[in-house]
Amino acid sequence: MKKLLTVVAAAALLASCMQNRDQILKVYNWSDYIDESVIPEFEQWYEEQTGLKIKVIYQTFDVNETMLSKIEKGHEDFDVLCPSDYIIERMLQNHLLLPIDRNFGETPNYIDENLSPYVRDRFDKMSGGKDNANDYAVGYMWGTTGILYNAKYVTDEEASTWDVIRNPKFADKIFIKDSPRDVFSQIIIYLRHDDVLAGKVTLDELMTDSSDDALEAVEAYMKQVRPLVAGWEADFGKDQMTQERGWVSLNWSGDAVWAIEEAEEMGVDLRYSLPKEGFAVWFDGWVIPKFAQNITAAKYWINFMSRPDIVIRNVDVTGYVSVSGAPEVLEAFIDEEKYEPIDLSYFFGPGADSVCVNPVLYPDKADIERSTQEHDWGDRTPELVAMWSRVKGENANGMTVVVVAVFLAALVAIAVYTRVVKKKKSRGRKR
Ligand code: SPD
Repeated sequence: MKKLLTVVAAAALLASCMQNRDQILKVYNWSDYIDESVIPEFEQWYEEQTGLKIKVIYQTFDVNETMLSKIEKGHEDFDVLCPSDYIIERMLQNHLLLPIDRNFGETPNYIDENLSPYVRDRFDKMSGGKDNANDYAVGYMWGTTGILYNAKYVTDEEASTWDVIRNPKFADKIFIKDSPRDVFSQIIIYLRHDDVLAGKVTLDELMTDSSDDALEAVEAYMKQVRPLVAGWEADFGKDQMTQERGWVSLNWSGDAVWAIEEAEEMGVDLRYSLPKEGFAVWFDGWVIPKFAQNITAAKYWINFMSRPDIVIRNVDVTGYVSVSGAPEVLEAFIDEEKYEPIDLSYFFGPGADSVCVNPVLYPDKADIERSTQEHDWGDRTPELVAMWSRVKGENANGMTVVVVAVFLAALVAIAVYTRVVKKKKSRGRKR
């Protein structure tokens, strides 16, 4: 899929050289995060709604930080991006975003018609300085961070705690998201569990604790985990799990939904847990960066992505769950034969307090009550990034030392061998 998107992007880029910039929309989104067939449909719909032609150039990234640096440092002219909550906060605080105008003329405003009150409230609580995140960002998908595990090797009990990633039984079968913020959040929740129970600190307070103590504690913990890790991944972990190369994966709910469904077809029993210590809920949202060149098409893109039929297709293909609280979206995911009733009233309203929906896709209200949300760390962010590279870097350093040692040993062996051969030859000539 990535290759295809790259080819499409390259072709579009070429075509763009011959087009006006106002006929181009540059979208920068996470990989594996859309039903590709909606892209040409948007082009057609946009022309129907506005009478204007548009060509979408669609590019993808694996982690927030790659995307952010293209905007912050590179000032690239993407028209619409999809950062996570804490990056939206950062971009707002650094005045990198434009407000999203909701005037669509005759076209319905799907954004505000359908947005779940739960998501609106979470965006209200983002710290964007004096700006409200709801004016600058429109939710796309949301979810949880949890443990995806193979029930053949890992018990439900073992997977009910974050500490499963430090269990030596699963050495070399553990995949961890290469997302420092997400890993940090879950591990600090695990490490401070007793303090949370004792009322000394709340989960929300832990999300803004960027102190040296917190960083050191997570670093020490992750260094114990590191020798057990088979891979740090941004999107290949789900495949590793379906193919049973991994048994435990610290992962996002959308990857888990996708992997569980794929695995089911192969007779592999994958499950997803939200550990008892608590966990973070995350939100990814569309924003228009200040370097955007086609603001009109960008806002129409965001509106189109909020249209219920498009929402349902994107959820179906990616496994991730939309921020849309539209009744037809809920209807599309009800399956009374497969799932037990859960309470989704917090998301879809009072009528949804007992609906048979996949709880990995939409967490039950009781689970949401054990959750928190990540926030920007401002100028402490580099400390987190440095900690993360020390955690992962030791792997590479260890390997580098081995490779260099083997290489040097080989050089010495060749030199000794050459000398011995030369000596033998010269002795032979003397005789
Ligand atoms: N493959 C698309 C994954 C997008 C998931 N976003 C999660 C962000 C958590 N901070």
